[in-house]
Amino acid sequence: MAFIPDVQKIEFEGPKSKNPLAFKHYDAAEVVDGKSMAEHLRFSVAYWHTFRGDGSDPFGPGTISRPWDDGTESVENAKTRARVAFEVFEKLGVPFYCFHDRDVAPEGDNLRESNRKLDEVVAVLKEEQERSGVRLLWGTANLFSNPRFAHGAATSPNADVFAYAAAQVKKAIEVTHELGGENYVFWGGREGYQSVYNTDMRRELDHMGSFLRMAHEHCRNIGFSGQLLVEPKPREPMKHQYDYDVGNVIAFLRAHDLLGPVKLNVETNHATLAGHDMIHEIELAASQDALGSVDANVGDPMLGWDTDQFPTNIYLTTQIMMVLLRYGGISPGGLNFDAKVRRESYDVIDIFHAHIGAMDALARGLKIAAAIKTDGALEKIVRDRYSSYDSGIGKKIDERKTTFAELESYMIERGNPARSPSGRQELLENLINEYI
Ligand code: XUL
Ligand code: CO
Repeated sequence: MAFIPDVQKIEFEGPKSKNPLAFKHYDAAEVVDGKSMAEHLRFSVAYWHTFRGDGSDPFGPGTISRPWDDGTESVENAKTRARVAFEVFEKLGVPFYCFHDRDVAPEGDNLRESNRKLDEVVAVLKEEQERSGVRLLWGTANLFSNPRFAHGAATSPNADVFAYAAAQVKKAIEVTHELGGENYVFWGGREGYQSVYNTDMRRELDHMGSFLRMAHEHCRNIGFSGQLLVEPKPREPMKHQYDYDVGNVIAFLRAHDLLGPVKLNVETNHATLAGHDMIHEIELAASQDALGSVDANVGDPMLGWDTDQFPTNIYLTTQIMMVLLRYGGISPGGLNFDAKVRRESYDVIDIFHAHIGAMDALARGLKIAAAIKTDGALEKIVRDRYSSYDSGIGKKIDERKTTFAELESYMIERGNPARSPSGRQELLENLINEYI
């Protein structure tokens, strides 16, 4: 039985199509730069926004009620919702989805009961995955909504809360493993502080490191070989979040000997909140072999909170795809739409428009980035810019085969450095525009 009979499977109709329920650019099978679009883009729907979002914002309650929801927190309702979710994934032709434990199943009165309810819904998810072929990109645990986590989870001043969070993550990892999840994500929901006056920062950071180490150990013990990913975010809900940005998380992982086994899930709107742009954050992560997956969304430059909108800006999607093409792709991660329809967009059809638009925008970004790559002009300018490191003293610097003493004699001999060629920024910006 179809829950959304008015919407059929979304098909690719090409750029000339005027059908709002068709792809204009995303053609899963089309080969671009040696791989199909489906393989490049690995799209994923975020269960929390698309199936639990009610349109509430900091100024008012929800505006969205879905026809399939009976308004209760029953396991039966959760199971129905799971079946609807798979109908949407299939109609969109999206190969992956992501969830928090508490998105898919209601919380019980205690941990044992919550685990039991989760298992019941996971059985349905598993059945639906097998039926449809849709896979789990990543699972995660919600360690931020329940009031027990008001002071944080792994960084809570209360050791019992730390223990509860560990038990919850243990279960969420096991469930992700059972569903064949390809990654597991840690977003430090309330891992941070509101006031330094009441905070023992050294202890909190230390606890956060232990928590991640134990999680990694548990994955090894149960044979879960999916990628572990930390998702940086600088603020919201806490005034300061410890996993501030990509640079900060890389340093944290290195300090705890976890960089490698643990990589990063980089989100556009979190980059912006940190005062960076997305291309900076993913370039930095990728350059350090630490880019694991992407939460593809965007904030509103005029609003001060994490609005999680669907990405439709072609410059943004081009920049993302330029980095992914240069570093060999995003797999086993993916492009997860951590994005929600607007508070005013309360119809079921809005879910489809939102995902179709974002998928098309990223498909266009992919095609543009591939054309820029094939052209090769940009790459050549970058290569030439660093060519002084390809031979002579530069090569020695690159290969770590020189010393300050040698560099001093070299420079005394030469007198002054050769003048560096122009950076050609304007030319490069024009070049990108030629392909947009
Ligand atoms: C919060 C956020 C989360 C994570 C998963 O800002 O992005 O939804 O992606 O916990
Ligand atoms: Co996210």
